[in-house]
Amino acid sequence: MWMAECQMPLYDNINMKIDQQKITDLNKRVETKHLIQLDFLANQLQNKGIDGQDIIEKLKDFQVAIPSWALGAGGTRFGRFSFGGEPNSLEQKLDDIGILHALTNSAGAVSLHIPWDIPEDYQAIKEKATSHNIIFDAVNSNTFQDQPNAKNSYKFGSLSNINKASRDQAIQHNIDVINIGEKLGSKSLTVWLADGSSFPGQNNFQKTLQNTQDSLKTIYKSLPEDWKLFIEYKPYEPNFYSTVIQDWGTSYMLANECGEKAYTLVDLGHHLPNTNIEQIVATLMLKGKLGGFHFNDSKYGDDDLTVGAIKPYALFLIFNELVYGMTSNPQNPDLAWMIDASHNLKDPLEDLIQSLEAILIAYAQALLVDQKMLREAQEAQDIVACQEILQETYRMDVRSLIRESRIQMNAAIDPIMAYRTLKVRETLVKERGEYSTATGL
Ligand SMILES: [Mn+2]
Repeated sequence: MWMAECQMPLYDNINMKIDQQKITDLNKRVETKHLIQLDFLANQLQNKGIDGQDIIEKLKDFQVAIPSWALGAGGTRFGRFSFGGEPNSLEQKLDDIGILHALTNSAGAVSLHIPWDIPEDYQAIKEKATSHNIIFDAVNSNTFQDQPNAKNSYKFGSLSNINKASRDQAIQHNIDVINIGEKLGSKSLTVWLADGSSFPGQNNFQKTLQNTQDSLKTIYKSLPEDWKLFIEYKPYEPNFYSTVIQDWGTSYMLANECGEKAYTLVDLGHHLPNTNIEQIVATLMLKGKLGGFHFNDSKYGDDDLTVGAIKPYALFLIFNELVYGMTSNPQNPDLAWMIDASHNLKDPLEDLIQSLEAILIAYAQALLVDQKMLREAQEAQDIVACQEILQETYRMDVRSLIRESRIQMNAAIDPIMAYRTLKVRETLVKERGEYSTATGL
């Protein structure tokens, strides 16, 4: 019977939407097993005085932006292997995010990269996003590569460039990005700079930093009243000797120089090995200056791997600080969450589903940490108890809470299973072709 159903079109032709009824039917197949697991966990939580539905409500609300560049196959310096059925246009990228959101209920936002994704018809793009229940999150500027016909080059830097004409061009580009974002309803601009040097003596450290600060302050002046500026940092790559905005301290300093609408953005992959990222998160939230957060995972550097694929415990510890900050630091604004990963081997949509799952697991576990007990153990200087309290929830299987949150929002209990059973990739290949390449990549 299932095979017969699969002969039917999976999408309506206008909006490329997943048929809601098919998700419901798939959920029914695994519902019994799910309810047994949920019941078991809910009882465990009840014994701890926790109402599972409270956690489920928070999971339902948690939305992570999908960047418009993550929907096609990424590449390395050595090559790129296409995926088939990659989105050919911004409309198709929104359709892909719509698929993710329909399956997971956690991908209700898109983060656009300019100039890769400049809309041609703003009204049509907005309607397309609304039809998928997607909002426009932070817009990202790009001054790390030269655009065709650009008058000035960013080879030796953009906002920091010793050449004023290059700096001015980069400033204007960021202002253009703000204007594009405004037309779509975005409320924030993310600036990541590749600026730096690869050889000692190449740049004057103080001059490049001063230029960057002056340029950011000029951009900041063009920021609408209800917007935020996110300043991302990264220790190395593409430059290998120095990066102008190398760490959270430099970003924090620049954000303070700009003003109260400027914040630091933490990208998990932008740290030297073994950096204590949870402590950075705590420090910034205490100061009310953590604005954005980019998820990915890595073994060695900025590897852009699936969230939770390598260091799930570190992710949990980071979420523990994020949750603590979200409840204890009213001075810090709501965070802009985004997945910043590259998909070289896996189907990008499956990879993003796995990332969303890992994020929600770490979030749910962090929500379950007994903060009162932890504080008491800290006050008693009982280090053993502190570790026990943290690992008690880290080792808890919270996935039934996440599944239940999806059921309650008419999304899929098991999004990967649904994605495969509904043959989403096969359908996209059929419609867009085997050799389509995502725009911008
Ligand atoms: Mn990033």
